[in-house]
This record gives sequence, C-alpha cells and structure tokens, in this order.
Amino acid sequence: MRKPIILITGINGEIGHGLVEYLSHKGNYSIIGLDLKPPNSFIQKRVDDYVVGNILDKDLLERLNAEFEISAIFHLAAILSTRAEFSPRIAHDVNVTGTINLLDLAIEQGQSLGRAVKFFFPSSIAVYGISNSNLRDNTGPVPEDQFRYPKTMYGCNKLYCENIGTYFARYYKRLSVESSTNLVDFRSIRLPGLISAHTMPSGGSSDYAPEMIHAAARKNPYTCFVREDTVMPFMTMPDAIRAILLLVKAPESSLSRMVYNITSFSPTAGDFRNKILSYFSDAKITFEVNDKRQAIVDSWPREIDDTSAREDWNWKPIHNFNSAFEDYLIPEICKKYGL
Ligand code: AKB
Repeated sequence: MRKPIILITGINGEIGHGLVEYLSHKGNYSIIGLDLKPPNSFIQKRVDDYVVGNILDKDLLERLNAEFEISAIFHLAAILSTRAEFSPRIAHDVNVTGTINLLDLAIEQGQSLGRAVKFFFPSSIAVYGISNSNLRDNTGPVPEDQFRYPKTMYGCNKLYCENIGTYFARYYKRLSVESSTNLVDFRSIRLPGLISAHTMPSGGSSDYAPEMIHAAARKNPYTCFVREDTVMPFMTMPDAIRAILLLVKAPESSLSRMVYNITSFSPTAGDFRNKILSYFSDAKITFEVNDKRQAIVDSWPREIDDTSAREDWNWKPIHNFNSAFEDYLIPEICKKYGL
C-alpha cells in the first residue's frame, strides 16, 4: 500500500514555510517536503517526512512516485527574478524543466489513482511586461490576459509554465489512443510581492519591502535598491496562503480559468519607509537605485485586476496597507525579534 500524502516542493522557501504552518494546524494531511537542503526545525516538526534532493533528479521523482499516493502537489520550488538574471540557463532548468518533471509525476499519479491530482503552481506578476513607462503609469489595474510580454527569465519561465500546466490538464497526449486528459487539476495564482513577518525572501526584485521592514526591526540600516516613488503590488504572506488554499479547495465548476490574479495594496517604496518610521522612528532607510533591478520592477504593472478571483472563489484580502502593519507585521516582527 502506498502512503497518501501531499507533496510540497521548495518547502524551505517563504511560501513553503507559511503553507506548512497552516496545513499542519489543520492536522488532516500527511505532508512530504522536498528541497535541496534539510528543512529547519520549524518545518521538520510540521511535516510527516522530508526528502533532500533536486526536482531535476528524475530517479528521485520516480522513487516518490513508487512510494507515495500523491493527492496534491504544491510545486513551490523556483529561482526568483533577480537571481534568475544572473544564471538564466539554470533558472530555465529549475523553473521550467523542474515544473515539467513535477507535472509528469502528477500525470503518473493520476493514471494510477484514476483521478486528477491537484497541482498548485505559484505564478507571478513577473509574467507581465510593460516597457513604456508612460503606458505603465496610465494603465489601470491589469487583468490576466493583457501585457503578457515578460522582460525577465523568471517571468518567461512562469508564463510558459502557466501554459504548459494548462496543456497537461486539458490536452496532454490528446491524439494518443488512450486519453490522458483530466489527470492533473492545474490551478495557479499570479502572486504579487509577498511580505512575511517570519521569513525573508531571497533572489527576488520585490525583496526591498520585506528587507526594509526586517532591517528596521533589527536596528540595521537599509539601502533600498529602487526609487522612492516605485510602485508595485504587494500582499502579506497570510493573505497569500489563504488565497492558495481558497483556490485549491474551490469546486472545479466555479472556476472560469486556471490562472488567476490576486492583489492587496500597491504602495510606493517611500510609503513603506514612512510607515516603518512611524513604528521604528530611528530606522535608517536610504535610497540608492540599482538601475537594472529598478528596470525589472518598472516592467511590472503598478496595479493588478483580481476581479475573476473575487467572483469565482470569493477572494478578498484581509490586510490593506495599514492593517498589514498594524495587525500582522509589527506585532509578529516584534515577537520574532523580542522587541
Ligand atoms: C520576485 O521578486 O521575483 C518575486 C515575484 C514578484 O514573483 N517576489
């Protein structure tokens, strides 16, 4: 008998951390984590087991296929936008080939279980690309199907994987004698920049917001790498985790698409600084623009239209910019750093 489980790849990352915290509270799921390094004790305590390995290792995935009955895959492993620009080829391998390997695993599981395996894929606002700043400044909230001309390797990888996931779910091997459609229940959210009180991102272009907040709490000076007037969409980690679970649990009949936008607030980098100063008045936050990272953020929309998610699965963020700080970031960060 194979053991029924949920598989989470990239479990050591920020979203993995938040997801495990939530799912383990529920207690109904056996969770197996997969990552390149052993998870920290917080995660180890909350999973049933973990596997140290690479999503590009097909033998490893074959062993998982043989050992477990996988009812859902949360495929979180990825190389983010800034890091991917330094090693585009490696990013492509991890972000694209790694995702196809996991989709293959889902298909094999679907075939042996005789039902679709849920597959959650975190996409990103990096799938958008608006190179004309005038257009960017004068375009309202951007819906799912506009401006999909990514300017980063990471954005290209995410956009392709949205499409390939849809293909695996709807059209996989459509001309074969034995049909392989409906073996993967692919669902994806384009996430904005995320801010967690408990973990720090690494390798992203939206990292300036969480870095600024955590640096202030640790009494470290922070030099922000984008202009003070930079605007992009952000969200708290608890809202992102809630959205992922709302989408994964939504009845298929209520979904009008496989890939959804979600958003909460779009402050400037200067708004972040001012808000942080209102809590940590001696914080030292300065701006020294890295033109290349600035250009990445400037290619993303200022605001996102998430009407479909609101209509189809009742998505609504709990936190706005003010309550994100007041009710979540400041109390949790103060606890974390013993303030
Ligand atoms: C990044 O900055 O690369 C990510 C993202 C917006 O997907 N946080």
